[in-house]
Amino acid sequence: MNIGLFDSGIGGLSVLKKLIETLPAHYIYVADTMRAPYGTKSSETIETFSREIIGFLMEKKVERIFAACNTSDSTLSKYRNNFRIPYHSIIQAGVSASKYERVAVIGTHTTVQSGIYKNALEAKGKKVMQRPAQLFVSLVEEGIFYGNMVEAVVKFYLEPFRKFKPDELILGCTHFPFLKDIIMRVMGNVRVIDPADELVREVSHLVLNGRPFVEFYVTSNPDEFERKIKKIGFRHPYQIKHLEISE
Ligand code: DGN
Repeated sequence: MNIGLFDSGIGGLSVLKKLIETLPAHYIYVADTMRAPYGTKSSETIETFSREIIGFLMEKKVERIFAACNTSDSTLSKYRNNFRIPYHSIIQAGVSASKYERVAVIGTHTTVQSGIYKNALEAKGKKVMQRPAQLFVSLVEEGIFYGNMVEAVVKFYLEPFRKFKPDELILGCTHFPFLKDIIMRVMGNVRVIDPADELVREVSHLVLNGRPFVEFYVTSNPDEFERKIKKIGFRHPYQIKHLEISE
């Protein structure tokens, strides 16, 4: 089975790493590095990019799509049920994973501004506080996961949640799980949710015995992308190709 995933960069690898263990298959992962970051662009722009990438994945005959980018997913909610193949929403997974009443959400500017997490969680009777934490994306793309600087940036973004006293924090951007250790330390006694865990749970009933392989399509420099995936220790067999796309 061919499975499609997409993100603006390496964030989606936090999803892919977990999925591929449960569903060994042939993955086609599009990293739109040329037009990254997504999180600071308008919803209309991201929707256009996302639909274009989904079109490409459909041409590649994927049988399932996982939105491994919350920012893209936030612009696609109106189409979710109209795809010809199963479409797995990372945002819906994050909302389903929430168990407690007071929920903090961090994401990109575009995701937070869309209000998609907030509205869905409030509709379930929860109290929600959300904040963008855009700089986390840059740290992760630079391969900076630990150290005093990361700790200072994480504290800067998460400190305002202290008064709100959340029970849970949703990592509403797929780049953020790479900083999970420090985020957990800074948040203390708060349940930290990586929506990818719920996404994997959703498909754990599927039985696939394929050979895990990833075909990466990168819209800018493939060597740079390879350097990054090596840095995060991605260890499944893969091939990286350049995908020509207009700006
Ligand atoms: N990883 C993306 C997300 O989950 O929203 C966003 C990355 C970005 O381009 N800012």
